[in-house]
Amino acid sequence: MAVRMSTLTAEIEPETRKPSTTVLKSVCRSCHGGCGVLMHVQDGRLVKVEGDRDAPLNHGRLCPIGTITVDLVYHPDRLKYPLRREGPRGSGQWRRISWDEAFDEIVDRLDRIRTEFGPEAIALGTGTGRHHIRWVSRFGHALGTPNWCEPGFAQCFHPRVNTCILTFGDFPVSDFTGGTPPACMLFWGHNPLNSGPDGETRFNVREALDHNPEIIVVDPRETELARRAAVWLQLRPGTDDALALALLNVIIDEKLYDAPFVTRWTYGFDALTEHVRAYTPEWAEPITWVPADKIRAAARLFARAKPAMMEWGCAIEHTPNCIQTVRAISLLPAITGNIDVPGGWVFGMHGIGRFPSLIENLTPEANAKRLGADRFKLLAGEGADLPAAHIPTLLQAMREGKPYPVKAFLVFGNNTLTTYANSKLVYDSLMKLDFMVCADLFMTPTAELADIVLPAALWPELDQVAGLPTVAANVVLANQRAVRTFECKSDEEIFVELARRLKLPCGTEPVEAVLDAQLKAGGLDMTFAELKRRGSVVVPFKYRKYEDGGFKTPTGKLELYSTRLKDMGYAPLPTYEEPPESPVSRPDVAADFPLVLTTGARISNFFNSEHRQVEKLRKAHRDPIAEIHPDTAEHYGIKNREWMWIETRRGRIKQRARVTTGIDPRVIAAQHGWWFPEEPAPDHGVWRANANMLTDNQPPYDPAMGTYQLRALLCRVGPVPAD
Ligand SMILES: Nc1nc2c(c(=O)[nH]1)N[C@H]1C(S)=C(S)[C@@H](COP(=O)(O)OP(=O)(O)OC[C@H]3O[C@@H](n4cnc5c(=O)[nH]c(N)nc54)[C@H](O)[C@@H]3O)O[C@H]1N2
Ligand SMILES: Nc1nc2c(c(=O)[nH]1)N[C@H]1C(S)=C(S)[C@@H](COP(=O)(O)OP(=O)(O)OC[C@H]3O[C@@H](n4cnc5c(=O)[nH]c(N)nc54)[C@H](O)[C@@H]3O)O[C@H]1N2
Ligand code: SF4
Ligand SMILES: [Mo]
Repeated sequence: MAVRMSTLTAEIEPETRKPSTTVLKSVCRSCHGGCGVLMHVQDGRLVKVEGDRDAPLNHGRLCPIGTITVDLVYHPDRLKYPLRREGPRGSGQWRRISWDEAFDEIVDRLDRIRTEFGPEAIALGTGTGRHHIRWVSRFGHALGTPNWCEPGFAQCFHPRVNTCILTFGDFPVSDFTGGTPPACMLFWGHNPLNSGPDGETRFNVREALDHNPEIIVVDPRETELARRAAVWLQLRPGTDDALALALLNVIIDEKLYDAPFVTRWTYGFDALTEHVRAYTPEWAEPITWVPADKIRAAARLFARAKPAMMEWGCAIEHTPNCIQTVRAISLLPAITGNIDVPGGWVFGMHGIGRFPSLIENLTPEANAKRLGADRFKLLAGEGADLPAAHIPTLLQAMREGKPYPVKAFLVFGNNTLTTYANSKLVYDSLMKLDFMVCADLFMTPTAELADIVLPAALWPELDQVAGLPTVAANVVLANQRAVRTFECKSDEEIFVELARRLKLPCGTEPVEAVLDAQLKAGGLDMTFAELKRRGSVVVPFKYRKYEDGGFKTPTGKLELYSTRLKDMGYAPLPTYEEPPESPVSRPDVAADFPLVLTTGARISNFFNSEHRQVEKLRKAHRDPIAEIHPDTAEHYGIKNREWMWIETRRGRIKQRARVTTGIDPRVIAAQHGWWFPEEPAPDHGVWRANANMLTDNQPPYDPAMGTYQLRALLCRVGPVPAD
């Protein structure tokens, strides 16, 4: 593949400023994004990290998290050495051990478990979008276990990826770097000004907004974007599917779609037309709480503005009708002629090749044993881009030994007690394990439950490649090691060492050999060493790639009617389902828990459960905050900035009230990810304010993806007495 070296990312040799200062180009990996950075190293110590003005995705800017990188690297509470548990599981007593002792014990325990129960009794866990996420599944596949998982897989991003691969044959992202500003931007359950990068970077979004596009926002909360929007659709949480169907209804009924594109390039338009006929705005209004005239206004605006971008987020993936919701929303840019056009929704250039996941090392029998594979084909089976285990089924296997026992859990970068739904049940499951390993940057409440804790390296301490936006990989950046701290090792190095010591048939190559192979597979004619020197590569862009051979779907067309979903036994046209715990579906529960709860809107200063120990970030955001309308607050005697309790059928927590008219009186929005590193071990306050004490991981699940309920649940609230 021909590559253009971005003029913005001209090569710089490590530059010498002071006699002992070296400046290295790299990429921040503290979130899903790819902000280019310059790392200043003095006498083996990282002294400064600044935004790289030549970097293609951030042009020198950094978010609050990026700016505190040095504080994070040298934080006094970083895990520094491997630790071994001394007392009973979860008692918080630890002894320092050497890496050799740690590896020996892990190898010995894993060998015994795989001999006695089979490799599938060993499960692996990781966190979202990490540099090493694919290495976790790679190690699992080399070990012969199909059971690896990540709390976002069924709930975040992958429902969008897997669904789009079925519909479009590829994953579309907004065209922020092509130079054509959008005339309209639709933000659906996504607030990228806070959440930073997912398929984009927040800085790209700001740049696009500078061109004053028409803005449409679908969000139950009045965000900064909602305040700027021409149309803000303030829906009832969890009713996105109904709203999207009504928008499709208007666009088709009023013939606002792009007829030439639809005729030439889509499959199933007549079936879709027939299917959405009943889903009028008047049908949707009582379900979604959005007035019918606003739905019409949004549909007309989105369909008429050209080009239009859509930015969507994880809010649409936190309910059990996740796949159909994603499908319905994805068809809006599809029928309005915004696919793979400048300033629209484009397919990526795939500058890095497929990661060598080693899944071919699993026999068909081993693949079939993946927990959830028999039911959730888009998560764990044939419809998944990279199959992963179903978390509630995995936890059940830990607790009850059914359908077979899971005895060991190796966690590489996930604070399981805070980010999986239903934290109490998660705790009960982990306490049943025979063996648990946790590799992390800090001693989290989850790591406190392990047998062995390993000190992981942070991104300035390791080598990796990043292709961004995720999946599309139009820009390829090198993440390079600047320093080493204490005895920390990168997750990648740990996997290679474990694979060698376990004498696995594959997965034993050095990290750099895998990075080289990935660059080669993407068609970039360079090694990792060369990419490090250059910092980043921008792959030249092409539009309307489907004109050259069609869409990569079974029909060669954009499948409004999904033949593959049909073949797998799922609905081929998008459907609406009432959330399972709502005032409509469960009036009996609503009698005691009358308010609708949403959780997890992102905070600029923290990434999921992270960064609470960094004082520079924490001082601006000391406590967890829940949003509540003034009328509701008054009704329940809750005062602004004071503590309120929030309770569901699963549990009760406390957060501080933010009383705001920017939320519907019937809705409460709680933050997620909270624990208190400053509070005593082993709990570190994890039971007090953690939103996942409230959420549910019991059925029903999305039939294709196994998605559980993180939002759109029923709750009640009250004031916490001052003492
Ligand atoms: N700083 C920072 N950046 C992050 C993260 C972080 O924790 N901190 N997390 C990362 C992760 S894992 C992800 S997935 C992304 C997530 O980032 P986003 O996709 O932006 O997700 P959220 O911020 O959780 O929610 C976005 C908006 O959805 C709204 N919302 C809530 N419920 C509903 C609903 O039922 N329907 C609709 N339409 N909207 C709803 C919320 O009010 C919120 O404003 O951000 C990533 N980036
Ligand atoms: N209620 C509710 N729950 C949610 C969500 C919500 O909106 N509401 N969002 C969901 C979503 S979208 C997602 S993606 C998940 C996110 O869930 P996760 O991505 O699993 O996030 P965390 O649990 O915060 O785990 C990250 C852990 O990794 C550690 N870490 C950071 N870097 C490294 C590294 O390089 N190596 C290692 N070994 N460790 C590292 C951090 O210290 C931290 O303890 O949460 C989900 N949970
Ligand atoms: S937006 Fe993400 S990649 Fe950019 S500086 Fe912040 S944490 Fe780092
Ligand atoms: Mo996520």
